[in-house]
Amino acid sequence: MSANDHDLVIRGGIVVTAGETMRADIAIRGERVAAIGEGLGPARREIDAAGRIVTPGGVDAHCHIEQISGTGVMNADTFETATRAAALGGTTSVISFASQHPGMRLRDVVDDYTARAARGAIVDHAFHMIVSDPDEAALTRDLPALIAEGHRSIKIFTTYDKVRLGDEQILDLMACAREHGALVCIHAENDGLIRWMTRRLLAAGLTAPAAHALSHPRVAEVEAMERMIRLAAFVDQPIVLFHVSTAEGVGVVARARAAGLRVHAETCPHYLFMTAEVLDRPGIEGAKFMCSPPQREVLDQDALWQGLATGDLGYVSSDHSPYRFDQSGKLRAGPAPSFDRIANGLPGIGLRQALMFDAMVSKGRLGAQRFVELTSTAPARLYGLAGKGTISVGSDADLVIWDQDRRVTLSDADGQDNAGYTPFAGREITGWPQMVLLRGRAIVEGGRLTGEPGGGRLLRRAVGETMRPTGRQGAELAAMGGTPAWR
Ligand code: DUC
Ligand code: ZN
Ligand code: ZN
Repeated sequence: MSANDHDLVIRGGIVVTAGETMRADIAIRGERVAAIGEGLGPARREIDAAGRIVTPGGVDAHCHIEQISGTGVMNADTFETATRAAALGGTTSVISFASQHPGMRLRDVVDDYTARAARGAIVDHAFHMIVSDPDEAALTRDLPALIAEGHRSIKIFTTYDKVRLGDEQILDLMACAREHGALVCIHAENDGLIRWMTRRLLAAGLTAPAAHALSHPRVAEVEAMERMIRLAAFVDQPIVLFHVSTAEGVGVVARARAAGLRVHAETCPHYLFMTAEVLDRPGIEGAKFMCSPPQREVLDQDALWQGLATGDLGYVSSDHSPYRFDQSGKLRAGPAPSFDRIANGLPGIGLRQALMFDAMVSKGRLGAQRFVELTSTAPARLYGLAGKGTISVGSDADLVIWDQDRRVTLSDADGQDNAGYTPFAGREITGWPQMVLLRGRAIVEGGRLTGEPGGGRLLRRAVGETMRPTGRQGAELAAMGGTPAWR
């Protein structure tokens, strides 16, 4: 074998995939893994990874980047700043959002986000299409074309004024996704219950961030999840329930899956590692931790871990949604606004991998292979990101070499994004990404960014098994011939 056969060999690492752990060299040619084994090479460049854990690059399937939120606030990151944080944190693919607000044409929205990401993104990327106006043109023209172009997931909200849909619109979108081959991802919380509780809390003078948790009762999540599952079952459309936060929510998902429904679900580090106590800080400080749904209780954390163990919760995303702790973001409505006027969302794209590595690999909860499965392999498979989320011959050479012994006490600077703080500050973790490769090129070396804005690629997705309906629609719908399904 000549030295020119391989561009790069990563030598002697502990290579971890979702299926196995082995000591091996990884040879890379061009953008792909060319061989895995012992004594590979030589190559143009060799990296000594002896004793280091090597995993696939992280896949963050739910992050808000350079996006106007459902309440109308632009978040703090650009594609460049968010994907810089992603890269430094060991994430090489992100799925963020192309967010339609009423009055916007969906095609224009997707084109706009695609162009901004093409200029700024340092890692590979795809979009979930947030649809807030499923009119005739969107359902019959734009969505079929955009889905066929590889934007194979639609995101809908059951709450938030600018983007909330009613049941009839949701049914239209589910039928459209079923016909053309896309997943429907859902922020499921009961809007009326949240509004009703908010009114009562404010009337009672409970205005501090701690009241945010009370304003999003557990049953708001449970009711909306149950309703979405039933609508999806009636239409026979696979769905993904975003950011499950409660034990009851895990139970709802588990029962649906046991009944054979195509229901997928995720959770996020802030539900696994925080409880609602974080909101109860002096003054307005709790605003830094406000997200929806809110953090819950220790018993919920246990149930979420249990859901990850059983697979009912299929992956972990960051739900990165950064707002600065100043008048541009969290404190837009003034220095001490009531909880209902504070932007919801936490930064987390840069720390998701290190937090999960610490819990699962360093502290041993579920182990290294499940870490890879939940943060990389499973989201890549679910969303149809071909070549991503694994290390195998022919896969994209998206790799992370970990310094598994490095101990870090997280501080605000470690978030690496543009939020200016991290809600995980003060937490001690072990394990940190040392080198990150995107399609065979180093985008992080020695903990420093070497990737460039525009170096990330748009990932167009093919229709696949995870989007396939069961073939059984609700009896009344079936009796009138049903609605079409992609083949
Ligand atoms: N809630 C959302 O629905 N999205 C982003 C952040 C948040 O808190
Ligand atoms: Zn959400
Ligand atoms: Zn979100």
